[in-house]
Amino acid sequence: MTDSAADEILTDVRRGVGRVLLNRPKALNALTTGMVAEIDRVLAKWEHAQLSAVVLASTSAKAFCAGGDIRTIREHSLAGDTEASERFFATEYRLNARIAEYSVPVVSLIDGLCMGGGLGLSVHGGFRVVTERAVLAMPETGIGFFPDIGASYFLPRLPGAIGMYLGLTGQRIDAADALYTGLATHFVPADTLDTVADALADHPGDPVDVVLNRLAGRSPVAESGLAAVRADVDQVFGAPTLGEIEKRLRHLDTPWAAGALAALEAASPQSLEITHALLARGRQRTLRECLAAELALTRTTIRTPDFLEGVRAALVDKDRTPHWQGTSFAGRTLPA
Ligand code: QUE
Repeated sequence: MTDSAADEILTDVRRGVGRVLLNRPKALNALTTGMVAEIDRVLAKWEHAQLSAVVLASTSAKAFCAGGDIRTIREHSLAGDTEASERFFATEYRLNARIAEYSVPVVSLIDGLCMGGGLGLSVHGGFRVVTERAVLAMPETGIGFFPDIGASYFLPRLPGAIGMYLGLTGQRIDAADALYTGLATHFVPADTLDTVADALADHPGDPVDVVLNRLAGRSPVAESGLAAVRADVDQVFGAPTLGEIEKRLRHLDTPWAAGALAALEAASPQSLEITHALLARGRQRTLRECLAAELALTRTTIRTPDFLEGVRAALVDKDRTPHWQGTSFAGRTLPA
């Protein structure tokens, strides 16, 4: 039984608040099929349990969740077992939709790393709490994949062109940026995080928003770095094509533009093309339509040389030097 989550998902209910703890710390809580199936099963069971809130958190101070267990997906692809991968993505996306449609407030506590599938668990819920240690990213273009878990729904709905910027470059953002973009809703200091579930249980009649705001403490959240470059982000990543994005970045000649250009040059050209088209279309789609389109894309993407190579370079050999198929972003001939 390879799908058993064993003790990788811990759950309890105390005084009307359900808790789901991700407990695979050695893999930074990278999600397996068993883990997403178990969370989905527990949330389904709790739907009618008269809870006042459900809290999603991690047992690790390093990470909320680094993403899906993409190393195993690659192994399935190499072994020709695409059915196993299909089962993983279908189960994960079903969970994403369940969280979005859940009748009880879902509160995610994001302390440390939160990427890809970790954002899929948190962003679709109503409340995303970040600490000063939070680092968020959608880094999939760097491994030959694309922003999934409903990213084609939520990225285009971030302010301006921020979603296109984050999805194409994989740029990591901190707590201040997460609050600025709306990916996060509340700030709570890391040393106060353990009190969130109890505070929710203590005040079942108070709006969750009010309870979370009371825990924010006095520490002012720093200025958002993204806010400072927002005009450039919108001007560049609002461009209609990848070629035009590149052109505008070269024209800007600022440290931010150089960083964005370097990220695009390091990414899989195939992933950039898929991501740009997917996010543009996602604007007009419902979450369920986005998840269905993403699921269809996983079937082809996970067999491609760029995906196998990207995961190899990032997570298997860890040389961080992927050799992509086709021309690099920088090497592509620009339209006149
Ligand atoms: C893109 C990704 C992932 C990633 C890095 C990327 C991802 C993922 C992990 C990851 C990190 C540390 C671990 C682990 C997995 O990294 O999805 O098991 O220990 O899970 O650039 O999509």
